[in-house]
Amino acid sequence: MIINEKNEIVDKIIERAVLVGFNNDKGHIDIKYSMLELKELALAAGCQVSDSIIQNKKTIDAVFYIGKGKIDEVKALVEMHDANLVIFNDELSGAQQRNIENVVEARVIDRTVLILDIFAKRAKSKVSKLQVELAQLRYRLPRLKGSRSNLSKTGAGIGTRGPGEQKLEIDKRRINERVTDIRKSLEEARLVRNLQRVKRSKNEIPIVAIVGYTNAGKSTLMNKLIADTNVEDTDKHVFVKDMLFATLDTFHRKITLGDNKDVIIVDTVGFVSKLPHSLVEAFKATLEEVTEADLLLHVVDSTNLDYNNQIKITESVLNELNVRDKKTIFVYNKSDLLNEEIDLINENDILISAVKGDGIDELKEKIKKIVFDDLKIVKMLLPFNKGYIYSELCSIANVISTEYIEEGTLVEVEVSDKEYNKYKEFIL
Ligand SMILES: Nc1nc2c(ncn2[C@@H]2O[C@H](COP(=O)(O)OP(=O)(O)OP(=O)(O)O)[C@@H](O)[C@H]2O)c(=O)[nH]1
Ligand SMILES: [Mg+2]
Repeated sequence: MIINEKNEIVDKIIERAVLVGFNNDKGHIDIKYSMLELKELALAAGCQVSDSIIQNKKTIDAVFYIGKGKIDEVKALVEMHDANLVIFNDELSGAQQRNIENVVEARVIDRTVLILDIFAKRAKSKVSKLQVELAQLRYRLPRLKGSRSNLSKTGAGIGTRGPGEQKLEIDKRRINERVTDIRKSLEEARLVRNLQRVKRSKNEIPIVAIVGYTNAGKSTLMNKLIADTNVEDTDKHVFVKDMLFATLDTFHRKITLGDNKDVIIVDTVGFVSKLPHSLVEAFKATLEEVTEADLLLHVVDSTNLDYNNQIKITESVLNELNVRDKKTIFVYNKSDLLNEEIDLINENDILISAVKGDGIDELKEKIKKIVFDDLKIVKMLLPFNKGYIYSELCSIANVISTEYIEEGTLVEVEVSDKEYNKYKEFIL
């Protein structure tokens, strides 16, 4: 037991982990980056990393995942470093986890548990807490048989903290009941959000969703876009930190791009390689805004040597969320840290520094061009008894010129297809 200076018990056991990777050299993933990322995840979950080991093998061993011989090597590493945790880079079955624990005599978890644990730690809002708990329960349900992790009474350590903490000892039936309850609460929250969305879509404000790999700089970009627009309350800024999964809750904010052209910007949770399926499922509801977005800003950390792979992973998660064929601007971020130029592939790709503000104006122009591409300039003649339409236009559209003539008000204005149809009778 550890006691801090305020005499509070911080019953955190120090976890020293050995990381285990599996490489079937099919070339899907670069095992080096994958293991580096696993280390980052382990650190983010608050444990120390003592060593790591990779098994190169064509096939997975049903009993020990990486084979008995390699497991003995893991055991030797655990003993050498006095480690108490072994983290696998891939998802293990309940049986494999127990078999391995019995040999290495340390707790064994996998990448999924690690990610779920970080999410549990970061979850702040009621909805994100419920989503993480749901994902944890769905992971644990088929693995309920007693393992070291599940029977651990200490209630501390990676994979044991968070909303699902004491739920391991209760039986499947009660877990299933809890799953149903959570689903119900999430559905209620979804309905409330739907209502808000309907209200918003009545105002016809386009939605621009910021998506991308974790730590790419999505929230920093969001803040930059908010700060640049005329917003007074700076405390409404989004939390930014150099850590994995700083953002769990979607957050939206209206910003103006000038000329009466407003959009709603949505900041979202970051993605990572091998993001647990249960987690993607659980976060589907809060990511609905991405599904409905008019435009995606796919933020890429251009300083990460593996960024092409990160783009692919982000795209595959978006696919899982049924987000397909959306207009997308690839926003290559952190240009201030780049030593050499990078190749931009598509016409709309852009290189920016969200921190320094480089390229932000150009990005806003691109957003404006894409989102409001159906705008056309028309001339309208509004009779004097229709003065309210003139005020309406002034508040929703870009009025270019106004002239008062004998028959009424002559307005030159930029309108969308919808507005065009709405005001058709006045268009000259
Ligand atoms: N040098 C530099 N650092 C940046 C830039 N943009 C973001 N960062 C840093 O990158 C780190 C991650 O930024 P966030 O904005 O929290 O990233 P995110 O994509 O929202 O991350 P998650 O919410 O965890 O998915 C922070 O330390 C930022 O200060 C940039 O343009 N240049
Ligand atoms: Mg963020």
